[in-house]
Amino acid sequence: MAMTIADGVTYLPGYLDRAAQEALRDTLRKIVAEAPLFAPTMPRTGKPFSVKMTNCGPLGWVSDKDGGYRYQPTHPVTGQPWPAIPDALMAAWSDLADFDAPPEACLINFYGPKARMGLHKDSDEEEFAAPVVSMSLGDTGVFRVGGQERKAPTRSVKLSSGDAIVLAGPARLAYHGIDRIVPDTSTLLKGGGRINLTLRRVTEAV
Ligand code: MD6
Ligand code: FE
Repeated sequence: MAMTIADGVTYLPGYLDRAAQEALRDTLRKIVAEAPLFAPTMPRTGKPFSVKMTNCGPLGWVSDKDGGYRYQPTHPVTGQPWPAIPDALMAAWSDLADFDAPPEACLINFYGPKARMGLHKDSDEEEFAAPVVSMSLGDTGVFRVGGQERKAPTRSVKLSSGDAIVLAGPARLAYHGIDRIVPDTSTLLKGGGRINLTLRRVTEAV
């Protein structure tokens, strides 16, 4: 059941059932074998993120000290094109995005028990008419979402394995982040941790 938790924020708890989560996990294993997780670093400071990342799709989001935040068609370490976005995620976009053009990037974030992600806006895309569609797998993450200004009030929602959340319209450029991971809350990933997948349209859809 879809719940609107703020203007433009749709939360769909249990969007993927256990079988779908297991199938997606197994597909992601193959993707990570081809496009290994890498440690992005902050622009200018070069400080590493606590989250490890990879991507699938024609474009992938990367960050490093000298080049900053950007999308590029190849993996920053292997130099190879990113693997394709799995069918199950393309289907989720069709179901949830309410946007005619397909997604071009799927950022895959992996969180260990101590990883977090500071409040940020997804603003490196050119197409803000398209939403960002997010799926969570594995341990629960405490997600915080606010408004378009950093000082706006925020609310938090626990994202469990299989949950989807969509940031659209007035929330497309809302600040959001992951305060913490709640360890040992899922049996999906051997060794624990959390995976978050965000589907984005990057270039303007004409
Ligand atoms: C995460 N999610 O759940 C981080 N961005 O690990 C995001 O940064 C995010 O969930 C845009 C839209 C939805 C999201
Ligand atoms: Fe984000």
